[in-house]
Amino acid sequence: MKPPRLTRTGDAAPPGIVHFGPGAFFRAHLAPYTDEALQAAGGDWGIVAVSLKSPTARDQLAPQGGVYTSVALAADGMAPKVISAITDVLVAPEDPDAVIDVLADPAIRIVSLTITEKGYGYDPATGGLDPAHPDIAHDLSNPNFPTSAIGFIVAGLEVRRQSDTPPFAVLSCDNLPSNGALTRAVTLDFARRVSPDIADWIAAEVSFPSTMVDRITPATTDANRAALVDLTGTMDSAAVFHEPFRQWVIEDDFPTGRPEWEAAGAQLVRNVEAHELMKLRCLNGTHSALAYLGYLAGYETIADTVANPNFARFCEVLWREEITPTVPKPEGEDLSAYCATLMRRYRDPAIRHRTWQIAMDGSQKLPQRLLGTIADTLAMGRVPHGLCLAVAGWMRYVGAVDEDGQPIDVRDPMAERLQAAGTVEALLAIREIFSENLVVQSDFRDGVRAAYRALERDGARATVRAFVAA
Ligand code: CS2
Repeated sequence: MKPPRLTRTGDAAPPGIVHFGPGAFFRAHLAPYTDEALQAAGGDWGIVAVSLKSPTARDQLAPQGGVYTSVALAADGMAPKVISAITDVLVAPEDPDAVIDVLADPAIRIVSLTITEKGYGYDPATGGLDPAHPDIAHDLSNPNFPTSAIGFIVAGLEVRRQSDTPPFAVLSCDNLPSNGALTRAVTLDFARRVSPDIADWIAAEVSFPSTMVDRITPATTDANRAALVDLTGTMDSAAVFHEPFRQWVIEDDFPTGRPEWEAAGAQLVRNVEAHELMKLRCLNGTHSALAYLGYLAGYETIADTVANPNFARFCEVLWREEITPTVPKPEGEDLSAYCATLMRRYRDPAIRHRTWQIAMDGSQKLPQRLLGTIADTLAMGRVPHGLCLAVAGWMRYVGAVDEDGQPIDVRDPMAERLQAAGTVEALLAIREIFSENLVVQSDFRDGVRAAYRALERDGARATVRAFVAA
């Protein structure tokens, strides 16, 4: 007999948030925090989720009335929690006007984003908008029929401006440095190209708080879903499975209000930058390093990779010698304790986070995860050989052939260009990834070249072993 489907019981909170990008991370992070804030303190903070591309999230959530289970995976079993904060799910390409209408609704006071790095149409070389990004280019030519989050936000704000409705706050929850300021820069750049009036209004009126978000959330598998049916007796197509740990640091700048997220343990602070830098460099930086080198070494998950003592030691050397010296200590944090906790999280055997998943979109991730740290270490007069090895690992990975001669399914908006590049020199010449200031430094180039040669000659396992033995 088929198990019954999870359904909503009780009323949904009236909506106050529109969220772009209702994937697994949002369902494991912002939505549970908001759900708990609603339960603790109430408020009209239901979430209208908007998919920008595929109908998958809607097809999973709508038959369940928007409710789903957020499951913390622990060594001793699963801890499920039903989340009811999502009140509706829209699929933007099916009805863009419906999205603009909800963005224009005065009840909406926050628009949040988990659209991944490539969703911002950001050009790291200029620090502004990339007008050649396909969705951005489309939206600049058709500002009333947007396809991108930035296009929708500007279209929604324009309706609010014309109807004298106060703006919503725009809350980026992606792993980008100074994500609030970055979102503001691309939004203003986009708006300026549409009309100076809307750009001036946004500059004067709209707040873009920065955030640091953290919870390891591997892609959901059929085995996860089946285990949940065994535990609860109900079928949930929209369930997400994640580590027990979570952290959210938010710049407290919401002129028209916000849920009481602190009731759920979020940290509302004046300045998030130091927390973001710590997380991006210590967690995401080593995640990417372990993903490329671990994949090449034949490991399926991060936990498998750090179960090899040489890779665990490699990661610890990166933290101690190359990463934390570049990270100012955020208030209330202890960097070595933070990294020790990270290693415990990586080792967690209940979390099967695939190296292949983290390896995706490297062209969008490398600058803020690895290259900024490399530049800062070089400026201190030292050569970060471990991080150069990580970059060389990425270069081998995007070559799309593994150490056994098998093809690698490289997922990256620049995948074709990266594979066609073919050499270290050609990859270093890609200015969207490697800044001029970095590649002119011969210590960096030599470090990457030497590491790449070692990977070609000896493979990832032996190269990492030799690195930690040196
Ligand atoms: C990971 C992140 O996939 C990736 O690139 O590094 O998703 C990471 O798991 C989260 O940022 C953890 O908070």
